[in-house]
Amino acid sequence: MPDASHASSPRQLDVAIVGGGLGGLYAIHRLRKLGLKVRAYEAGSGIGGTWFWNRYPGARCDVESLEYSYSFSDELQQEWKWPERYGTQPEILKYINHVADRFDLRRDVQLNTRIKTATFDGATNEWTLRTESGEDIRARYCIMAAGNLSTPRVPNFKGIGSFKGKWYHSGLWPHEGVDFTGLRVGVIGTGSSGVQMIPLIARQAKHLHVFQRTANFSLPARNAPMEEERESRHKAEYPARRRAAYDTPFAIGGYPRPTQSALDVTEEERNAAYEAKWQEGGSISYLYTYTDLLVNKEANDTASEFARNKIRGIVKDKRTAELLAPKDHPIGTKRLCLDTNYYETYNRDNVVLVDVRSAPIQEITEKGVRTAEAEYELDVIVFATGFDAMTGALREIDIRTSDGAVLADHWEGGPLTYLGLMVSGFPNMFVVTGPGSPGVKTQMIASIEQHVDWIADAIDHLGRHQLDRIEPSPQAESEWVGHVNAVADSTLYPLANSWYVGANIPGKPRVFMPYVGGFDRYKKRCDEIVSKGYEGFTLSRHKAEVA
Ligand code: N01
Repeated sequence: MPDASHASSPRQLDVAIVGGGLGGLYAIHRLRKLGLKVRAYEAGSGIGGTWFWNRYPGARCDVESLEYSYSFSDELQQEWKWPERYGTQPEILKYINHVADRFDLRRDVQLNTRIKTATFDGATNEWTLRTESGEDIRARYCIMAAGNLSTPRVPNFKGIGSFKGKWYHSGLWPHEGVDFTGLRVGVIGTGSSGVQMIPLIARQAKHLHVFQRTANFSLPARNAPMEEERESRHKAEYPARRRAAYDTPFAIGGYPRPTQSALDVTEEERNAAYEAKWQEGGSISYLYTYTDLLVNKEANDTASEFARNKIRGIVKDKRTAELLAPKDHPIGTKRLCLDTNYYETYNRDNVVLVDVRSAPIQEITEKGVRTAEAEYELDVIVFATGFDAMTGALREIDIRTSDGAVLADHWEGGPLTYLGLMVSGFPNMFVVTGPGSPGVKTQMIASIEQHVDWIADAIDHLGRHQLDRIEPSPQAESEWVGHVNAVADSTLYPLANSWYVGANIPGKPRVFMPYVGGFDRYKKRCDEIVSKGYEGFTLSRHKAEVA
């Protein structure tokens, strides 16, 4: 239950953190080491963020477990045992809970507490966060670690309230699970969530209709039990491996960097290379086949066509195979899915792919889904329709300052940040892996650690210099946003209608949000800015001396 001790005086903190996921938890640990009074506020009834909410069948990370884990404690990374190549949602949640216990983080997490407003008072130099139940929290600094894919969106289909069966969203999955046995199920959406759940639901349900608007590329994950020898080899070299990973664009190590263009080799050589990567499994591995797959359309066409031919080879029904073979975007420009038996699932007798691009969903009826062509009778509808990504969580909080700045207005034409870490006009508010950061295009925990370390160092720097305010200049912010866009425009990413550009949310401004210049380049820039005395930031002192 929310803490009810707020009736009288607001809680006073050094740092208030919004979110009790991987980012919020690491921020507690890191900032406590500076002797600061910190507390994280988490809307869920448990810690874990994404891994707390996304409990749909098949939910699993698409980055290998030995990489997708905290690096801040060598004892932790040595001792934790990952049972499989890719962690399942329950396993990752277990790990997060273990970390919280091991580092005694829970006492500074307040669960069941949604932050509704955050207001900066320039006179007192403090943020006041107000919870849904009316508790006020005051803090010098505020860290928004509310997640990028934490605001689930169900499309505004006509008639959704009339459906007599049950419906679920992938990102709000019931803790008790859902038994699909003997049921007629419809899954709407074929992004990473849909691709993971479809094979498992198909095995249980009496019948499954998959409503696909846009086909996505998916590669085999080749998940397997963790090989002991591989694990011990990796662990023996852990610190060096982590350092090497931070020198790569995706902050993921273990994949040799490509050295050749896809167009410098023969078709036979190329196809042999793609085949080897297909067999190896994993998305980075595939995209690392050649240097130019994400920047040269002609080069990318060769990798895209190889993947399409694989789909054609797996799916027996020719029409279904053609519908599943993506043609509207270059491979890798939308989040590349990893799967286990996704395409094979369409060979089952109880699975039908419904093309809702040519015949869009018109309404949800009492009985199921009606498209422009037919009505599909269903017992259960699963919305794997994604999230209001990157800006959704912050837009749900009314963030403003006593000077009249309102974040929603500042971001009306798309999010503006400096390094993805701070927003001009909103002093002392930090963002973890938000828009303008490479976060979502990297091994997320590496980005979280790098961001939180940077933030903690900045707060420490201010304290040591008797300063108490930091904010980016509008010019630094606008130059960073310009750089983020220029980098994106030098790649193929803008060719896809993805959540990276807000394309999945009707009316959302079309702006490329993640920084795709690479984690290595980004980290270097962050460090350079610090070494130049926090270039682009204004550091100052505001709080009057106590007499
Ligand atoms: O969401 P998505 P997601 N009518 O936005 C469709 C991470 N993640 O939850 O493409 C019909 O990718 C939509 O169609 P379209 C990962 O970063 C990671 O799957 O807009 N269809 C699309 O097919 C991922 O990228 C992991 O035409 C509609 C789907 O719904 C991100 O989360 C696992 C529709 C939404 O796909 C989001 O993935 C899961 C409509 N009105 C998620 N509206 C792993 O680590 C939307 N759609 C493995």
